Amino acid sequence: MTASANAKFKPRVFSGIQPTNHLQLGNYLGAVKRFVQMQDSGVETIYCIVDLHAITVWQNPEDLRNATRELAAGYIASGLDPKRSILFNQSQVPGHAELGWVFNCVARMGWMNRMTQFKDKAGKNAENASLGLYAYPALMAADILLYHATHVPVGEDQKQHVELTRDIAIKFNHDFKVDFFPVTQPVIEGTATRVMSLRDGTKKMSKSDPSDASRINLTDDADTIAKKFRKAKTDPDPLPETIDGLAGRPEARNLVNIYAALAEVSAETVIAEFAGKQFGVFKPALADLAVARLSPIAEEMARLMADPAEIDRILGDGAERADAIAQPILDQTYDIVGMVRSRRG
Ligand code: AQP
Repeated sequence: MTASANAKFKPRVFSGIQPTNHLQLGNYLGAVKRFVQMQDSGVETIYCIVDLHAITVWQNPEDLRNATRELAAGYIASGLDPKRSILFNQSQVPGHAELGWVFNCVARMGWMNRMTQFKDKAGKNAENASLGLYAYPALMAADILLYHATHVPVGEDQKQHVELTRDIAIKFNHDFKVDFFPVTQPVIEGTATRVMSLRDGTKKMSKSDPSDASRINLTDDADTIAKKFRKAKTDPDPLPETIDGLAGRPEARNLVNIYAALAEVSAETVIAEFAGKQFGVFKPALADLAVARLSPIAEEMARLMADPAEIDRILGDGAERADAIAQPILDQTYDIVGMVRSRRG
């Protein structure tokens, strides 16, 4: 990690995931697995379950509570240590919503109008989308900057939102003539920064895709994983001799990238091993690898979910530690903006 423009800021990692539906393989490879690796980078790591973002689209309250606990279990089962990292759900630290409001007043309408995720999620019925869905990127900027985070590991789809976070930090610093917020760097690395749907190699794998066959959920059992890979869309050709041979073959490229990320090798290594092989050979090998990597996580998630009170305790503890960092930064923000803060206690 480089410090560059943020030399005065202590390196700090922040990232989050929405508690909607079940964690899918793209979330795991593009985000969670890398969050866990960053725990060992010697830098403070803060990971959030962004429940305030989740309600930008209607959520059944009981499902939301359950998804929040399941996501916490997913993080921990994947290797996130709540003692070494700070793990909490967003709504337990009020500074997120408060700084989010300040940033609603910094971000420009023109910037928000360019956000492709809003267009994708609101679809043709944008008039009926929630105001929260539109303002989502300003809240995401608040999530990151509330901790003066310098680095944000995310998948490719979140790059535009991290760029907006940088724009907000720069504009705030400029408007108030301060050097208060860092210009955060997105960290988008590895072979799985954009895992694609198993049904359509041009579409991102997503928790909210109506087709369950389009994704691998971390809660899927071995048979389901094998079946989904067996039925994954591919073309009739065998795997090519070189990586260049994947050009124009999005589904084949996707499966090769997934294999590479799970095996922790390069896509070139996967091609070297399976060059000229049919999908009838490659898909079962991929399924076996995925089951070997994901089954222990699913088992640990189920074990953790049997004790929801313990998960709640971990999240409450993480929220207190997060709040201890966030509150002084929020207080200073209010001072910079010109709010009178005279309340005692
Ligand atoms: N397909 C993907 N490949 C690589 N990374 C991905 N991420 C999501 N999908 C992929 C990364 O996972 C993190 C958390 O994402 P999120 O839940 O906050 O929102 P999202 O990006 O909108 O994820 P989903 O699965 O598509 O959720 P829904 O369907 O609920 O919107 C981010 O770092 C993201 O880049």
